[in-house]
Amino acid sequence: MSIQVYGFWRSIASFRVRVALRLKGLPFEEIPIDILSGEQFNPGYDAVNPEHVVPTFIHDGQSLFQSMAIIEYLDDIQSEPRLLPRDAKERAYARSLALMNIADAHPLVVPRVRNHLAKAFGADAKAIENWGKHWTTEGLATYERLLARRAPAPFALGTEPGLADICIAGQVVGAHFLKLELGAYPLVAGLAGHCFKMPEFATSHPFEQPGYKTAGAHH
Ligand SMILES: N[C@@H](CCC(=O)N[C@@H](CS)C(=O)NCC(=O)O)C(=O)O
Repeated sequence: MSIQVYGFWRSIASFRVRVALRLKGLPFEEIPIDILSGEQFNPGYDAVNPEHVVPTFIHDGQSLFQSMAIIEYLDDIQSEPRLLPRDAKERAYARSLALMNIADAHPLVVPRVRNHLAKAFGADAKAIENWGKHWTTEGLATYERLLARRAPAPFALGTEPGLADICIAGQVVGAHFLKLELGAYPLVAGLAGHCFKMPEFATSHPFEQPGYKTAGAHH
């Protein structure tokens, strides 16, 4: 089976897919699309992904979009280790936790939103950074309140990491970009600590990608 992922070192959505592939033990090739310099809008990439975002996942020539759809597809083509539980209530809980990052918190801090704040509203770099800190902190606080209702053991749904943990770790990656302290979010920090002890998570972190280590380190 051949898997390619159009991604970017800094992309939290690409991080989610990298972790899922590594938890499944599936080899893949990552093709970088520099979303900070606007490569996502090149005609060549428009042909790959009409939404002009990463990741795009290609399996045996078939393109898939959206990290959550991709992660669910991975469970469908290779059932173990499972990233979503089989039990209906547990599956819904895993998706609920996942979407707080994927659908609610993360979309507010992507490049197209930050660029629009500057272009349409004249926001300067400091204002955009504060915007990012605000919504990233809101996401962390939401996860902390959720995890307080059902304690991680040590992962969100139990002893094995899955979709929910990938997304909570993604929220923490956002905090790393902005150098936010996690002291007020001990349950989130504890869960992320367990995740990043695992090579599948650690090697997928943006700061561990070749793109960060070369050109991207100043971003
Ligand atoms: N909901 C999508 C997120 C896609 C997305 O917004 N990706 C960001 C990077 S994390 C992107 O490519 N942004 C380009 C831009 O904002 O112009 C997913 O989970 O795959």
